[in-house]
Amino acid sequence: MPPVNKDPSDGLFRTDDGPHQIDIIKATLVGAVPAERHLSALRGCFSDNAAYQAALRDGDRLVYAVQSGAADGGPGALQYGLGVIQPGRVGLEFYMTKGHQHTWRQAGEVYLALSGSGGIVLQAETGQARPEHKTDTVRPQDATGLADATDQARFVPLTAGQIIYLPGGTAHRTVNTGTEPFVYLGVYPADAGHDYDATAASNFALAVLAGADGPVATSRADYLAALSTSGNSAAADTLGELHD
Ligand code: S6P
Ligand code: ZN
Repeated sequence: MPPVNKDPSDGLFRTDDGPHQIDIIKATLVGAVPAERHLSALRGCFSDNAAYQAALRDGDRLVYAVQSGAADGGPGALQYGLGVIQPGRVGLEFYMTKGHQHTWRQAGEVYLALSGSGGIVLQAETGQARPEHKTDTVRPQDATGLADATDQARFVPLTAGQIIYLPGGTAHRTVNTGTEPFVYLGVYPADAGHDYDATAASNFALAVLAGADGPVATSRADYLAALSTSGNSAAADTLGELHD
């Protein structure tokens, strides 16, 4: 086990003279303390409010945990987070992270999927989903270049071994679309910071839902409309019609 120096002031796991160790089987960063987010911390994220309230009554389940590591800082320093999202859904919507922009907007990030299956919702600052991105047919290699677009939101499916680069200015939310924990590593500038307010008010423009033929990323506005007209049980059918 590497030497551990846990700094309680910022929650970061630090070692200065040895490699950090991921336990692939347990999906943990050896020696680090996970920051856990349960359902109650994701208020306002899932669109099906009735399903969210029912899930809360059923128990405030763990949705995801992040273990973060860093070396000593200074200009140019990097840090990383090992994320583990549990499998599950609220209504049709898969378990996911809260999502954020980096406070320092120029800060990019590299994500590496380690196990399970899921994906990442990427969204430019304005948060508008273009019509052609209503359904998920996006290949990972199409996901670069978001920094040049001001009105894009995309869902990029990720499986173990896939790497995606997020240019600065890209809001990001990770989603588990599988039946096992989805494990990934994000590496980003230590000065990036997390701006959760940037996406909290309007939420992400795409919702990643369980469709009849597998996961589908759809316009959140369409999902909300389907929920309000048909309720949770029929929302999938309604969305299916929207996509026909
Ligand atoms: C940090 C990086 C990840 C997230 C993690 C949890 O820049 O993107 O480590 O912190 O996926 O997501 P969130 O939105 O709760 O920070
Ligand atoms: Zn980030």
